Amino acid sequence: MTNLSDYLNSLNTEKELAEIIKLIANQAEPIRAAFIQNQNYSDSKNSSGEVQAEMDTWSDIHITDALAKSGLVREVASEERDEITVLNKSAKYSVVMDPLDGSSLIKVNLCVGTIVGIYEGGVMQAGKNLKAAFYMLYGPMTTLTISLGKGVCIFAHDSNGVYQMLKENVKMPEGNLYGSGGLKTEWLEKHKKFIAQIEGEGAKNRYSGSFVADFHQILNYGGVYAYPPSEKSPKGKLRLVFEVNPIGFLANQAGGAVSNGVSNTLEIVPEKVHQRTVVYVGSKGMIDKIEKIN
Ligand code: AFP
Repeated sequence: MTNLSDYLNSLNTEKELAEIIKLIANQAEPIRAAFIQNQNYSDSKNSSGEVQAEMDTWSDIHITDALAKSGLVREVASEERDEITVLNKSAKYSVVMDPLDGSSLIKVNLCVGTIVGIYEGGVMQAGKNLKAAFYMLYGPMTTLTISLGKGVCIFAHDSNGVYQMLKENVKMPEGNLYGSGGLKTEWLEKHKKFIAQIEGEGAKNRYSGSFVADFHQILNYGGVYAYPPSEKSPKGKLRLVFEVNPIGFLANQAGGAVSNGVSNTLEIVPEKVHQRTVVYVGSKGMIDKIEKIN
């Protein structure tokens, strides 16, 4: 069986880059353990009587501390922090992350995840420059879906805490699932036309409220995840740097595509770290369809 270390070695991954990937990947176990510690119970603060933390803040602090201690990372940009955090100015790589995506689903025990991107240099770069992108999914299994620009692989955490390869060279099929965020009553004409068109062609709605989980099923079955614009939020809801770029990079590496409805979001150089973007990510055919609608 190929494990994550074997895989990184097989790609001749630079030592620092491999170390950063493994370091973050290994935080899945403490994050999983922290879910139970940070639940609301009817008669106490939490199982240990400690002050409760929101899991997204907890994960952010936990991962950032680990990266700070390693000395391997120049900057961290996290969805949970207003500003970019500078860790070691002379380090080669920087990390972008959504430490706990889909956090509103924790209380109801649905699937959530950690999204990560790694750049050489600083974090304010176009997504196409990513050196690595991956996400951990805390579902029935803990999985790690990763690309270093040479295709996509999926690993699963085994009972010894080792990531073993589940699927190699993942290719996103031209499937028929879709999930769209936003209030239907606020969708703009272009998005309404797109959804009507794909539903007319047999697309089936599946949306959980966790981008990373919704994307994972699109990666495996094919289709499209969308967070469209509205009059109130012309750029939609999702963040370019922490969410859309790493996931878009993975989609692209699996033969899919990512777009803001007009063009490839991986080409956008961010102007602000918390910049939002409309997103359509999924099978190539789906992305071609939205880009063709005026
Ligand atoms: P949280 O991490 O704050 O729960 O946000 C999740 C998210 O950014 C993305 O993961 C979901 O797809 C999207 O927001 C859900 O948004 P809606 O609740 O508006 O559908």
